[in-house]
Amino acid sequence: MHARVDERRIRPLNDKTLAKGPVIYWMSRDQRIKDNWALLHAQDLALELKTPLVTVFCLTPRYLQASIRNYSFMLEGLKEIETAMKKLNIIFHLLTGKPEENILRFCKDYKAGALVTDFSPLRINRRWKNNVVKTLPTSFFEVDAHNIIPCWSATSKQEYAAYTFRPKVKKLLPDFLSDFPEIIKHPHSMKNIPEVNWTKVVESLGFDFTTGGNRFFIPGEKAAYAAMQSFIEERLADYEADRNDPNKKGQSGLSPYLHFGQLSAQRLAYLTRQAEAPGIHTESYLEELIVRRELSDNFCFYNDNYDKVESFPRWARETLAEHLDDPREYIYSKDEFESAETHDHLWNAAQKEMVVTGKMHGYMRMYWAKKILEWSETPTDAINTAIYLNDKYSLDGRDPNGYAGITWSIGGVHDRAWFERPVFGKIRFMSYNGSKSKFNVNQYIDTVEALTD
Ligand code: FAD
Ligand code: FO1
Repeated sequence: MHARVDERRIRPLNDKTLAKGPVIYWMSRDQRIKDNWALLHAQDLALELKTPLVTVFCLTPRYLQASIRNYSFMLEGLKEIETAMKKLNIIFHLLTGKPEENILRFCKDYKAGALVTDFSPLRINRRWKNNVVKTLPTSFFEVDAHNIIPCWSATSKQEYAAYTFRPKVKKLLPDFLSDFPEIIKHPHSMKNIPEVNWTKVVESLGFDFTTGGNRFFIPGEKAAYAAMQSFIEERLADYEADRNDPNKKGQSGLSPYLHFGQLSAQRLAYLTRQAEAPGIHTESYLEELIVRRELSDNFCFYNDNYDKVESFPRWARETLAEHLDDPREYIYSKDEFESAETHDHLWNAAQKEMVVTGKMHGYMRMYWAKKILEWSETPTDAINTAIYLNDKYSLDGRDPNGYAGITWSIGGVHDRAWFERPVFGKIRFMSYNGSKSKFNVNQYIDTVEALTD
C-alpha cells in the first residue's frame, strides 16, 4: 500500500469504496506539484489501483472579488503545472464554469476510481464540495495540503487568540513539520482526455488580458521557489528588525505564492528552521508563517461568519455598539476609499501601493483597515469596504489571512480590549503619529508616488 501521507491529513467526504478507474485530483487551493500532500495521496491511490492520475482545475469566471491581475497570476501558474505534469505522465485538464457540475460530469465521463481534493475553509470552496458529495458515485477525499498541521487536527474549535493556539501547534509540530516525498513519474497512462485550449480558457473569463500582467511578482511554482530561496539566504536574517518598516524590504513577499498554493508553507517553514539566520529572526518568521497563518484557517473553518461583524468577540461587538453614535470627524464612501481620496496622505499611499503593486506592506495593512473603521459610518460598512478592496486588489487576497487580518483590525478578533476612545471603543487604535514614530512616513509616501510615475 502506498501510504506516503499521514492519514490525519486525509478526510473521507463520503463512504464510497475505491473503484478501478483513473484517480482525479481536483486541484483548487494548492496549485503546485512539489510538496503537495493532496497530489501525493491521489498518486498513492492511483498506484494502488494501477490506474492513471489526472489533475483537474475547475476555473470559475468570478471568484469573490478577484480581478484580472489575480487571474492572470493564477493562470500563468497553472500553465506551468500543465507542462511539468506532462513530463510526469500526469494529465492536467482545465474545466470552465460551475465547478461542482463540471467535476461531477468529468468523474462520470471518465469513470473515476477516486476523487481527491485539497482543503480550503472558505464558504465558496466548501459549497462546491458539499454539492459534489450529494451525487458523486465515487470515493471522495479531502487532504489539507495548505497547513502544516491539518486544520481539523490542530484543535476542534475556534481558538480565542494566538496564545491559546500556539501551545497546540507547538505540541504537534514535530509530527507534521517534515520533509516531503517526491511525486514519481506515473506508470499508468491515459490518452483520451483533450488538451487544454488556453485561448478559449482566457476568453471564458471575459477579461482583456493585454493589461493584466503584474510587473512586481513573477507567477508560478519555479518563481515561487526561487523567491523563497533568495528570501531565506538574503533577508531572513533581518526579518525581526525590518518587518514592520514599510521603507525596508523586510517582509518575505511570499504571500501571493502561498495564497495560490504555488509554494508550500511547510517547505518554507522546513527550510527556515534549517537556515543559519539567528533564532530571533527565524522564530519571529515561523510565528507569523505557522501560528498566525494557521490561526486564520482555524478562524474561517470554525466560524461561518468570518467575513462579518457577527464573528467579532462579544466585548468588541458591545464596545463598537456603544460608540456607534460617536461623531465621525471624517466619513468616506467605498469609492472615495478606493480612489485613495482621503485627507490622510499615509492612508492614501497604502491604498495606492496595494492598487499598483497588488501587495500592501503588512504594517500598513493594520493602519489601513483601522482607519477604514474610523472613517466609516458603521463597523459593518467598514468591514465590507475593507474586504471589497482587499479581495479586489491584493494578489494574496480572497484568503483566510485577509478575513482574519481585517476582523482583527476592525473587530478585535484574536486581540484583546485596549483603553477606550471615541468610535473605536476598546478596539486597538493606531494613529498617524504612531506610524511617524516607527518609520519615515514621507519616505514611504514618496516611494509609492514614484511607483505611479
Ligand atoms: P511576511 O511578513 O514575510 O510573512 C510570511 C507569511 O506569514 C505570510 O505570507 C503569511 O502567510 C504569514 N503571515 C504573516 N503575517 C500574518 C498575519 N498577520 N496573519 C496571518 N498570516 C500572516 N495576508 C494574506 O495572505 N492575504 C491577505 O489578504 C491579507 N490581508 C490582511 C489584511 C489586514 C487588514 C491585515 C492586518 C493583515 C492581512 N494579511 C493578509 C496578513 C499579513 O499582513 C500578510 O500575510 C503579509 O503582509 C504578507 O506579506 P509577506 O508574505 O511578505 O509577509
Ligand atoms: N479556485 C478554483 O478552484 N477555481 C477558480 O477558478 C479559482 C479562482 C480564483 C481566483 C482568485 C483567487 O485568489 C483564488 C481563486 N481560487 C480558485 C481559489 C483558491 O485556489 C483557493 O481555494 C482560495 O482562494 C483560498 O482558500
